[in-house]
Amino acid sequence: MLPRMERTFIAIKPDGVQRGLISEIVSRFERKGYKLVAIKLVVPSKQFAEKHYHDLKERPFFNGLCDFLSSGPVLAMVWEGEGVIKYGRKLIGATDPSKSEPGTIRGDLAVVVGRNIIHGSDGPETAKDEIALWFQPKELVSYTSNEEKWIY
Ligand code: RTP
Repeated sequence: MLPRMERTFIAIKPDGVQRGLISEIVSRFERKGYKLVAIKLVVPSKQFAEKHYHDLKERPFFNGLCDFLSSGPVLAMVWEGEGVIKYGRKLIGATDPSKSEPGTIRGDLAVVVGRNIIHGSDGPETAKDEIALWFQPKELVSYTSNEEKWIY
């Protein structure tokens, strides 16, 4: 991985998977020019969901949020690219889809905050922790794509 590259954890939550939005969401990251380096479909346990959202454990919606994340398949991914952590959040849009801009994933495809279809790491430390929580190192695939010389 080149030094200027970074990696972020992106997950399509159970609502996004059930609504058939996987290809739509994956294609937005692909078309932007980011590189997929890990992907798997998992049903997280409630305990695992609580680990993922540990920062939010004091919030009133924590229990419902963890029940929801563990209610069905989640598509867990790692995307690589220059500035992907911050710009990935831009592609995703504001947490509450009623405030997300049109053109963003949540702005275009979701309506309420409790069903906002996607998660993305909010900074370099979180990205590192979340990638380590969801993936084993051997599940991350390093490769050169032919397109890279046309993107960078
Ligand atoms: P995420 O972690 O899922 O990418 O979302 P985020 O950073 O944009 O938002 P965060 O504040 O970390 O909240 C995590 C998730 O909790 C749910 N939520 N529900 N008022 C509510 O009912 C409420 N507020 C937040 C959302 O699913 C949000 O994505």
